[in-house]
Amino acid sequence: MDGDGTEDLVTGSFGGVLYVLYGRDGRDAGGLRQFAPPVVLSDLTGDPLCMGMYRTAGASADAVRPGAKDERARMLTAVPFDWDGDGDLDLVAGESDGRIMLFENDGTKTEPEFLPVPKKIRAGRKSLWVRSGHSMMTLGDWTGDGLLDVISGSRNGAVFLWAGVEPPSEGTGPAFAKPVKLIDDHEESEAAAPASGPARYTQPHLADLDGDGRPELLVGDFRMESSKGETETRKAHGFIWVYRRPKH
Ligand SMILES: [Ca+2]
Ligand SMILES: [Ca+2]
Ligand SMILES: [Ca+2]
Ligand SMILES: [Ca+2]
Repeated sequence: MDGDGTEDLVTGSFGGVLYVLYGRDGRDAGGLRQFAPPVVLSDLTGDPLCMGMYRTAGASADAVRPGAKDERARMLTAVPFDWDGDGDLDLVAGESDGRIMLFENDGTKTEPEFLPVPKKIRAGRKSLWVRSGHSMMTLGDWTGDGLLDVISGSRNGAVFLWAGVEPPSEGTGPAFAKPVKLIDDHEESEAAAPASGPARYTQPHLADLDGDGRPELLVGDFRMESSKGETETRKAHGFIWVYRRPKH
């Protein structure tokens, strides 16, 4: 995030703020990268970055009610990406209501200053929004045409693709087609055995697992397993599902 050449970690949180863990030089005894303790990502006014009814696009920063914690969107998550191609990292953010919005970096590569009001991201005449809630995204080129795509999971498990149709140009983000459902939602299986696909709260990720130059789609999920003994116990667990892109 600070352009110093060491990789940093950005993470969301259940409570609705974003954290950054700045990478430190060197590695620990086990060869692992080291990070500084997490710090809350703030906007240029010093307030934590948040999404919610008082910080939706078009609202002025003055409309933010101080301490309006309950109106904040929960489960904020973000992917750092140079969205507008101006050389600094912006944040593409998702949250519990399912919106996918952009925190634009109005500072520099080494000193980010995020605008307090997130912007809508357009796909045709609509905004990127996962109707069932819980937009958790990954960015990459799933379709293989060289244009950036957005893939998001959802509360009910379905996974959506917004395929890129135009690259970013200076000051303007990429353009996207209407969403396509890549993976349907499935009935959640109460048993330990997986159902026929991901359960709820899906988190996608793109990685070339087999080294053929084409990304595979990894989808993490969340499910509850209950065992009925004298007292019913419920245990949370999840699977990672792997999908190959169909060859055309
Ligand atoms: Ca940028
Ligand atoms: Ca910028
Ligand atoms: Ca693409
Ligand atoms: Ca592959």
